[in-house]
Amino acid sequence: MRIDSLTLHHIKMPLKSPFQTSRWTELDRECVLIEARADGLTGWGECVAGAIPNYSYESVGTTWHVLRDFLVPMVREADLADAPAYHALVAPISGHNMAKAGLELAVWDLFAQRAGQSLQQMWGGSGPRVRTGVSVGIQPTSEHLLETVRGYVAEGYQRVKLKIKPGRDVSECAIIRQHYPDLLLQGDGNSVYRISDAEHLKALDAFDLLLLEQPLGMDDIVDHARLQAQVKTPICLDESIHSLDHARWAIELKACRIVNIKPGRVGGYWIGKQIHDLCQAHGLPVWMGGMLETGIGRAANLALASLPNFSLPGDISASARYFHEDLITEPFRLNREDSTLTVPTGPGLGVTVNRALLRRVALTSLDV
Ligand code: OSB
Ligand code: MG
Repeated sequence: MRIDSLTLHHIKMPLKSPFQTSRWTELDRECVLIEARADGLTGWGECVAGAIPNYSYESVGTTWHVLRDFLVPMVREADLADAPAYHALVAPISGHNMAKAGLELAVWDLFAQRAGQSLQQMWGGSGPRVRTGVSVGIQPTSEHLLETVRGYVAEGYQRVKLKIKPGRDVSECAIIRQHYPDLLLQGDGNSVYRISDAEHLKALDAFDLLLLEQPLGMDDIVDHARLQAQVKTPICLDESIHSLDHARWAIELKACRIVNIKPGRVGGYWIGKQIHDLCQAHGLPVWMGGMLETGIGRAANLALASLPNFSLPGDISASARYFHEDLITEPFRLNREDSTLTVPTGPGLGVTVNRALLRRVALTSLDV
């Protein structure tokens, strides 16, 4: 397949409410979307990097630069045999996984549409629905937190992830557990703790958490292994897993018992699938992480999350969790009876971009 032309869109959509982690706060969903045209079809991709390099070193600025100046020219020169061939093509570029993954998704969307298949079919997923949960940011007070969790539980979410940080982690897990003894509950430290906090983190074992996500450094595997040996709660790595090799190292070193898969973080959906397979072979469950995606990334995440070893509920909430209006014409709604989202079945992503809204939220659109 030869890609005829591409457009990069730098968009900014307000979040319904601020999203706060242990280390930063997001007020908007700012990111780069990729629109790629080939054979009369249009494919879409989403780069998950936000305005500021907080979660990782990538940002809107770096993804724009790497896409415009390197990845897009490479793809425009190439005649791709299939979507996986994209990875060999971009292999000369080091790092910049979110930029790579955004363009990869547009390529997958095109190939899937051409084959008349959904992404779920292309990736070997199955089933109409995927179990999901909600990620709850740090709130001004514990009372606000309890109210927020109450609201999501009332909406039908059966799994809640709390963003945690030192000073309020134990008390907030205790309050939520006390009010919701049976709720599927987990915590995410976003790399704010150190191995010297191991004694402190042991206190979280009392709350029957599904997992404790990325408590330690964003590139660390070694200290997480030391921590996992000391705590009962399963450690789940997010930030530290950037590739299939990182997943293998984490498994070999027993740094975690669960892996969070974010296709953007690992350089694409195809690599996310390989990490899924590796974890499955070693008996580690995985789940789909989230990066406040618009409906484009959300649709693709649902398709991959329908693979069998995604056995824990993902951070794939309904569109209304984050946005007053999502970028797609059919926003994702929670199936309240089973806390699931329905996987799109149409060709490719299976969603339609709302062009009028895109024009409103695009700060810059560039034909490349
Ligand atoms: O650490 O999982 C994370 C959002 C942005 C950056 C990092 C993370 C998150 C979330 C939200 O927890 C997940 C979502 O609902 O999209
Ligand atoms: Mg996380």
